[in-house]
Amino acid sequence: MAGLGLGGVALLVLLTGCDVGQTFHGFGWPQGGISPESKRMYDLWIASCIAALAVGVFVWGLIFWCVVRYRKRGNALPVQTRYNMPMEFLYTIAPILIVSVLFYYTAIVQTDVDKLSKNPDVTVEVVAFKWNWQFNYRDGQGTEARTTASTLGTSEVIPVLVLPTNRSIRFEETSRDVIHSFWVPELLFKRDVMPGKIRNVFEVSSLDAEGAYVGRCAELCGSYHAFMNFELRVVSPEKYDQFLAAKQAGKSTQDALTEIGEQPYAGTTQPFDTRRTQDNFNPDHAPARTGS
Ligand SMILES: [Cu+2]
Repeated sequence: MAGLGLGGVALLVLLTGCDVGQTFHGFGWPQGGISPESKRMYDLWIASCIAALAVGVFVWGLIFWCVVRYRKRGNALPVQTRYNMPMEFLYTIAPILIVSVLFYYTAIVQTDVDKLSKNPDVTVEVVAFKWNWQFNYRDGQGTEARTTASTLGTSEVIPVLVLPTNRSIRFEETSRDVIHSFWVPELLFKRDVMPGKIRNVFEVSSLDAEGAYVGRCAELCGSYHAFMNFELRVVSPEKYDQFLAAKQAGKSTQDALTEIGEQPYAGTTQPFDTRRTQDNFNPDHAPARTGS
C-alpha cells in the first residue's frame, strides 16, 4: 500500500513537478535546466522530495499520536506489543517497497540520461588540460572521426563552445594530463574527463534555450582549477551552421562569432589574472628580503 501510494504520489508529481518545484525553490535543486535530460532529473528530485515528505508527515503523525494517546497515566505497566508479527512484517515490507519505488524511478531516469544514440546530429570532442579547454567539432563518432574545426582556450581568451538548439549533441571527453570534469550547471550534469584511453561520452537530446552559459571544471586538478572556465553559447541551428562554415574556412572563433552576430568574447566568465611577474613568481629573481 505504501509503495503504491508513493508510486501514485510520484507519478502525480512527475506530471505537475515543475510547478511544485518552483513553489519550493526546487527543494534545493538548481532550476532552469536547458536539456530534456536535465528536466527529467529535476522532476525525479522533486518527486523524491514529495515522496520523502509524505512518508515524513505520516511518521511524524504516528509519533505525535502515540505521544498524546499513550502518554503515562499511572504506574501500571502498559500493554506490551513486542513480537507482534503483523507489525514486524509491516516494518520490513514498507521500507523495501519505498526503496523499490525510488530505485525504479531512479533507474529509469538514469538510463535515459546515459542513453547514447547511433547518429547524433553534432559530435564535439572535449579536450581538457591544465588549465583550459579545447573543443573539436568532429565529422563522426569515436577516435576514428576527424576534427573539422577547433576552438582553443588560452590564458587571455575564454574558449566559447558554440552549439545549436534542437539538435542532439554528443560530447566525447578526453584529457591531456590529469582528471578534469566537464560541467555546465544548466545541464544539471557533470562528467569526469579522464586521461589516457578512457573516452567518457554522454549526449543531450537537445538544447532548448539559446543563450550564454558558464562552464567549469568540477574536479580539483591543480593550482588554477578554479579558473578553468569556458562558455557554452547556444545559438539557432542556422547560426550554428554559419559559424561552423566560417570556422572551417579558417576564421578564428571570435571572427566567426562576430560573423553570425554574436558577442565575440565570453560574457559569463573572464580570464584569470595570475598576477605573475618575474619578481613574485620566481624566487631566484625576487629582490632581497621580500620573501619568496
Ligand atoms: Cu580541471
